[in-house]
Amino acid sequence: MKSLLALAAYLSQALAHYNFDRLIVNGVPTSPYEYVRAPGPLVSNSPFTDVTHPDIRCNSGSFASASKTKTHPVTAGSTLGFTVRDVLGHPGPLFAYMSKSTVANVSEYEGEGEWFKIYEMGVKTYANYTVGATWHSDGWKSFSFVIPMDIENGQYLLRAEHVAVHGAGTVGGAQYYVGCAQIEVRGASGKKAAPVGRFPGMYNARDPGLFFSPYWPPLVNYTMPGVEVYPKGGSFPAFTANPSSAVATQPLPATFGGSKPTSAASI
Ligand SMILES: *[C@@H]1O[C@H](CO)[C@@H](O)[C@H](O)[C@H]1NC(C)=O
Ligand SMILES: *[C@@H]1O[C@H](CO)[C@@H](O)[C@H](O)[C@H]1NC(C)=O
Ligand SMILES: *[C@@H]1O[C@H](CO)[C@@H](O)[C@H](O)[C@H]1NC(C)=O
Ligand SMILES: [Cu+2]
Repeated sequence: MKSLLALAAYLSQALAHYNFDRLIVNGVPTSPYEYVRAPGPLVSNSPFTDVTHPDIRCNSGSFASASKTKTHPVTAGSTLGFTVRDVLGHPGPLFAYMSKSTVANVSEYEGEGEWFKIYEMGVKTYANYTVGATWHSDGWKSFSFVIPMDIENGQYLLRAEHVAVHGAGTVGGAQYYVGCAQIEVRGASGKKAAPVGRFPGMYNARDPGLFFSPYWPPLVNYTMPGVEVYPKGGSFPAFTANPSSAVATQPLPATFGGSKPTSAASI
């Protein structure tokens, strides 16, 4: 009986896993792993948990598929996004980061350079003694954001990350679901994005947003891990200031719904 329960728990955990499979460009989803590096070795859905390991950048073993991954041309200011295989089934914050390739061909870039954050989406409603916290990304099947104008042209890794915090009560218990697309940005202003950090290095397993009690006592504040979103007060700033109104204006790919916050709560 006990082992059956353990198995059931294991299966429900495994089923709750996910990864990012399709890049969405101006509302149009591309093919799975066409522009997103497939995680290895068997397109695993398993979460990554070691913030000190280089694979925190783009998921376990995904560099092996980099040479087979295409690079999508993108005009600065375009709306990009990712679809989720299958659904963001755990609570936690959602991010997008970019890193300009340090080599000419991003297919050969391992992501050891500088990263800046262009999107973050956190708590929707905080908890109290009767109701638990909810997160904007609960149940989302895709998400989208704008590539800033004020960056340098060139080839980049575009990193999607959902941090699942249901196990964050233990050091190292947070789970990192990550994936990287390869893009080439054109038409940008040439300004260098800041602040930047590196992976590993950006996160510490004991950061307040990665090691905390997610359920009890009730969660009444949440500190986003990583650097501040760029551009600060820029063209798409309201995500941190006023998430609900900002996300309502997000263009959503019609066939990959689920990222509309108004409906997320009911999914
Ligand atoms: C970039 O590298 C990949 C893998 O090595 C290769 O298939 C592709 O042709 C290269 N692209 C260019 C523009 O050289
Ligand atoms: C607890 O939070 C829920 C959801 O935000 C809210 O509807 C409810 O009124 C709150 N209860 C108390 C006692 O504050
Ligand atoms: C909430 O705020 C307190 C006081 O500033 C801080 O110590 C704690 O780490 C924060 N919790 C989270 C989850 O960010
Ligand atoms: Cu899971």
